[in-house]
Amino acid sequence: MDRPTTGHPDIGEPFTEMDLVRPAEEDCPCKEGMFPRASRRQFLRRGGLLTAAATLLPVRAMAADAPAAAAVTDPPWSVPGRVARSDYGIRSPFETVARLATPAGTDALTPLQSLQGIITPSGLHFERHHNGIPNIDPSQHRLIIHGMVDRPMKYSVEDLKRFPSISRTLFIECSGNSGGTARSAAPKTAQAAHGLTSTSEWTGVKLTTLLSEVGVKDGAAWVLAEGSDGALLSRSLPIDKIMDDVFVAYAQNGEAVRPENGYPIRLIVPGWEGNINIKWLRRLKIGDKPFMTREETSKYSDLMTTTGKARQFSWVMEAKSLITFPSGDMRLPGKGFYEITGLAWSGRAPIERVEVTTDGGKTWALASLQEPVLPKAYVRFRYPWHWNGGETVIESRATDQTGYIQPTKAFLTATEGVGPTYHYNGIQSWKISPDGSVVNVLNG
Ligand SMILES: Nc1nc2c(c(=O)[nH]1)N[C@H]1C(S)=C(S)[C@@H](COP(=O)(O)O)O[C@H]1N2
Ligand SMILES: [Mo]
Repeated sequence: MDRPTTGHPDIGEPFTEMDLVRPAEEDCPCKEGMFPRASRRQFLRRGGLLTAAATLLPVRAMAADAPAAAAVTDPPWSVPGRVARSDYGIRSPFETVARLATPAGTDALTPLQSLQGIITPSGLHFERHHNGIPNIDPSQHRLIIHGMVDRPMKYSVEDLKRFPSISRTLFIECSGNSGGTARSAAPKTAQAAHGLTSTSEWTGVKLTTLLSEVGVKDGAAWVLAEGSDGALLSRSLPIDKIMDDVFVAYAQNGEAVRPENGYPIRLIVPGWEGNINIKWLRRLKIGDKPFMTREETSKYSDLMTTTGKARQFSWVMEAKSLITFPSGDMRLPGKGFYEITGLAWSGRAPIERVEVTTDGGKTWALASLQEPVLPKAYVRFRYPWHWNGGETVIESRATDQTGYIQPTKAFLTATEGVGPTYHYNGIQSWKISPDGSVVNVLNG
């Protein structure tokens, strides 16, 4: 590198004091209505500095003499009131990142390639609804707990908020995520291929707290959870999981749960497939056997075409990762330094390590894991890379603390066949071409 004092000489442009030269008035682009004429004339009068000749200002003058400094570059935005303040807050009009709705409108995918850190903003959390989004009046909503209990109870949302609560940062992933699509290279972006997952900080009441209120009878082993949406979606959970870490959430990222994510209350089942995280929760029934609902019999069981048998109650989402930058449909501006980054998660145990290959799987190197490394939440990984401008394939591979290693597509296809569209966690490959374009490819 020609300038050894910096590690990243290919990023940015050098600044020189000549950049502060005020353009001659006839060259100023702001003449064509970019800058209000009145203000501009005001600046000229006040500063008294502007002559037909260019003027050189020292950097410090920008702070010391704000109006003059504004006149130097004539930015059209340095006037008050161009963005109205609001009580709730809106993002910059220049930001256009959005969820991607599927044609049927039953799902909307999170733009994983645009996220920073590990939290998914609530407005970008993925959505999966089996029969629309109900508009629930929280003052009318009740959670009923009954079945094999000593004291059947119903709780309002306000009642629930009075119990001792917890907050946890947790991923949710639809078990159908990546399944129908990642076996082919058809989806172009990380969002289109893998966007049925998000991470939020959820706040609510542990089920151990609620079940000690109602008193669980001897022999109780399963709990039915039911939503009050048009689908009345319901699932059975073993009581061991319930007693471990399941909770009823009323808040998401510091405010009420969003309507599309289960307002006013939803079940949070850390690390388990999205479907069992019942939204718009209205009923918990305690029993001694699974309730065998539609969602755990005809759906959400995984047919292995290799054996002709189906897995049932395959709840846990196994370790998975993907590179989000660079990723499909992006274009690298040229060879040089890039920080490869992405997300890793496991429903079983905290992420132990993430490895990255930048040569299509010939060699792997450890990525750094950004703190905090939380169980059952996204972990942000980072890997410094110097792209030499040649064609290559990049991938990431996560391992969790149980020792489970994220498999390849080829391994999953050989062991499960192409039947199961649920629980697909194969390694994602992105090909980078000499022109910098990044595309989704199958690589083994
Ligand atoms: N009541 C109810 N709960 C539900 C669903 C639903 O349609 N109705 N969809 C499930 C599915 S399949 C998933 S993947 C998650 C999605 O949660 P999200 O929409 O908040 O991302 O909610 C689950 N809980
Ligand atoms: Mo799902």
